[in-house]
Amino acid sequence: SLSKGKIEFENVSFSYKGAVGDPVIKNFSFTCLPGQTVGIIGSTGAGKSSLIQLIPRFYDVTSGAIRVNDIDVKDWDVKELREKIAVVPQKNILFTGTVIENIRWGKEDATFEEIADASKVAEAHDFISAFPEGYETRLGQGGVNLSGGQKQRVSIARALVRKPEILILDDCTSAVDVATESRIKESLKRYAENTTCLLIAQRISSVMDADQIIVLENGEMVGYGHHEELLKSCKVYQEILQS
Ligand code: DCP
Repeated sequence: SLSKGKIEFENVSFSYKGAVGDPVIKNFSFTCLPGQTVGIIGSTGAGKSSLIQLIPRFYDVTSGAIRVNDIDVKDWDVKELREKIAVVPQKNILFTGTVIENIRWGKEDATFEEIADASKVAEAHDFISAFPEGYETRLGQGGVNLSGGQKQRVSIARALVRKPEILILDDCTSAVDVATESRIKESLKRYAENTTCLLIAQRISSVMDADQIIVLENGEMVGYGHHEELLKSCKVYQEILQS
């Protein structure tokens, strides 16, 4: 349908339970159209992770509404909602087990071909294949210890194999070098052509070719537009570029 992968925030405010002081998200409104890639940038503590966690209802809005595919997330069956959305969290959550078990997690019926395809897009296939036991290599205790960047790439492959309608990457390429990150983004364009992507990042280079970029500061949207527009008009964006 035409609304597949559409996300709308309407006057969303959010405070963590029991927290005092200003809300973490303040009166945030935004529409992300199906298939768009939207970058979210802002300094540490700006509220980026909090914002995206409201979409799969890891937390609920304090006021306002979020709609996915034109339906209020509060009216979705939570399990169905979460099946549409893959979040690659900032801190990866790989477990002790083989590489293939880790990538297949959440999509138990994935074929080897699907797993290898997702891993290629995530730039993980080559280093996995170079292990003597390949995809059967055990991770963690008694097995191989991956580097931070390799763990992030396996986590991305895990999200991709689920073929979500909405893919949320929460600063999950911070330990991946810029050239590899750029190849992942290029491959993603083809692999996830109709997928709505939210891309949280610290570096401007990670979001500069997104369809739209949101600049978040203290829980508020202080800039919105393309890279070129923000360079001209958004002071916070210019500061992030120079930092
Ligand atoms: N916060 C909180 N309780 C949590 C998580 C966060 O009170 N369980 C607070 C800490 C910050 C604010 O919410 O003041 C926003 O935190 P986020 O993690 O959402 O901010 P960012 O994702 O923008 O920060 P970073 O880039 O460091 O991940």
